[in-house]
Amino acid sequence: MELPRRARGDEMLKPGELTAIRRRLRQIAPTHDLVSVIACAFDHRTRMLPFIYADTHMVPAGVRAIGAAMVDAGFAKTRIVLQQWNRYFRPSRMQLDGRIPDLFMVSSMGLHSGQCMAMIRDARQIDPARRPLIIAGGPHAIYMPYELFGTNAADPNGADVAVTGEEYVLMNLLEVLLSLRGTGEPMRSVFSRARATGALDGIPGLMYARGKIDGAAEELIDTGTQRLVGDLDELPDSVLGYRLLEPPSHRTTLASQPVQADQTHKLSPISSIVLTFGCKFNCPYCPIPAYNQRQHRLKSPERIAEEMGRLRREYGLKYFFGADDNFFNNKTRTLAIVDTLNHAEIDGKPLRKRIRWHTEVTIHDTLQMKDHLQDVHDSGCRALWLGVEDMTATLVKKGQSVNKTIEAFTCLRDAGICPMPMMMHHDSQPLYSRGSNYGLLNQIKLLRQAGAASLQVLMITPATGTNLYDDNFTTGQVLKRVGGRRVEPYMFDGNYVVASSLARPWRKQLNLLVAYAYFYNPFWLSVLLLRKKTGVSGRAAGMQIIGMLGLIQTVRRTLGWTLRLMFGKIERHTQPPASSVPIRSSQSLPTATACGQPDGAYANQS
Ligand code: B12
Ligand code: SF4
Repeated sequence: MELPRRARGDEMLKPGELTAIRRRLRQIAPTHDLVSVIACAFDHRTRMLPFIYADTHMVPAGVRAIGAAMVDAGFAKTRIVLQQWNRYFRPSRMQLDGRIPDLFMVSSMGLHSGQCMAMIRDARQIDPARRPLIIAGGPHAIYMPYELFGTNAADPNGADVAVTGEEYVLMNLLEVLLSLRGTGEPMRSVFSRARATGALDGIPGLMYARGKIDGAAEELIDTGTQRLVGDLDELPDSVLGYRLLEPPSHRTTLASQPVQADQTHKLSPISSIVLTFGCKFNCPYCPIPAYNQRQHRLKSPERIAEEMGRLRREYGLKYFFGADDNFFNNKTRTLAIVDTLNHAEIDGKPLRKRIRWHTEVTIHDTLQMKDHLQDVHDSGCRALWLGVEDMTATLVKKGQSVNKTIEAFTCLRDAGICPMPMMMHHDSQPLYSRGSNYGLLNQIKLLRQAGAASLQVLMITPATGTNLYDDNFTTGQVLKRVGGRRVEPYMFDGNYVVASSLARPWRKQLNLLVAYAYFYNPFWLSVLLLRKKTGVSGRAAGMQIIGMLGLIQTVRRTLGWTLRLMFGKIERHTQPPASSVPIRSSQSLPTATACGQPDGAYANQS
């Protein structure tokens, strides 16, 4: 199911609402000396093509944004811990500023949810009287918040609350909790009182549990879909998040100091940066338009140039990756950003010469921009990732065709921008087709001829937050267990064939490997090195080296699964995942005085 749409006209926060809550929190922060740790869940078993470098060399923007919001609100005692860099971190052993934190927050994508739950379980080992309030957030909390709670009496460990939205929701939650907090009162105790009195029910974008204290959740309360911030200039300064990073280590505990500013670019040479959110298309397998309530959200060109300039100056960060869904979505706004980047200066020198930026766009909008691609290049852009999916548009039709894709790639290449295709393999696509462009290898050949510098081929996999998701399960496409091995969340990354209508889908798994081997190999590396050098061919040669190393890792990780698909017994799901306890809308709850009974127990015992 897609995320529910809010009533028309009520999708967004009022202009200035985020700025105002930031100001209000800053006023009350000095009386609440909060210490917080924000962990980013990461399952190292997902390390393979096509994300093998970006996954650990780009600090995720989500945890940085939450950290920045905390610092901006006046809670500077905050640390961000990335499991990417600190895989042995144990929340049960964390101390910051000599204290067990008041808040333990954890951010997770769906595929890292196994690690996310392991961290939550570990945090719940802390003595209940001193345990921090556990807040879960990020894409997994947005799409499947019910999975973050302990609903099983044998394993009742879960988050206290899931934030199913962005910065504003967290700030709204903090404002309500701090308004109820007695001097020095544990945040978990305040939370229990707030829950019992219904104080959380007016905060859209939360899910919390009801049940016995520290026991399994008996019921989940959903406060509804968040309101989104429309003007991204209202977001706290993202630069603040880089001050909070825990240095990489093999320790279970936290270091006394965060990563020093001058070391940041060595650990995270690429900086993800929020520029725009949303996309005008409506591909059935993609949750992005519904998440954004069909809105396009933007940061001003001036703020973008200023943020890039500050990140370059203060942290030495030179390479940026836009967290855009479709950066070219609105031509006028795109041109305004490009123009500003082309004229901005940093320390008296053109910014465009000191930064390189990259992001995601669509074929359709690239063609709309074809007369301006040179300007885009000149503003510092060197590579764009494009959702090619299946060039023949058999899988999905969003205005692309073989000719249009080739034209878009050629225009980009001629402008000195590397086109980076993102393809989707599916049941009906053969590895090779004679006399047509339908086959996977046929399409890769065309893309390479048109200048593709890298390759991403993922098997189409059910994505939460889409209308297709439930059908994939009820029609028996989603695999549950193969050769006795359970399909785990980390396998939903498109690299494992975990959904297919074919009786023996091992061929699909092999096709992915053959496709990568066809694109990344010593022969093509030599061709690129021997050919007349262009900016694009030099970068493509670099990608070949990363690709070949990544391919070794991909084979190592997925070959066993291929064999299971070949010889093992395949068991399939018949129902989509669902909460095992009832989920109730906060709108349907009786008033606090009428239902105070069960939650009263929490208040007394916390
Ligand atoms: C950049 C990106 C990547 C980069 C990530 C690199 C990095 N280290 O940052 C790369 C290219 C490696 C990548 C890979 C993949 N990605 Co990706 N990616 C994105 C993208 C485009 C931007 C992410 C971002 O920076 N967003 C900006 C930040 C500010 O937003 P955010 O992370 O959502 O955080 C906000 C809220 O979620 C919330 N929040 C976040 N954490 C927390 C924590 C707390 C406590 C609280 C209160 C709130 C909170 O507040 C934040 C501020 O608003 C998103 C789509 C999007 N537009 O968000 C997809 C997205 C995150 N990717 C997704 C997926 C599925 C993948 C892949 C599995 C590939 C695939 N099959 O599509 C792989 C996984 C690789 C791996 N091993 O982890 C999905 C995740 C869906 C899900 N349910 O988990 C997304 C959401 C796209 C989608 N389909 O909707 N991705
Ligand atoms: S074009 Fe891309 S971002 Fe837009 S709806 Fe389709 S898949 Fe999602």
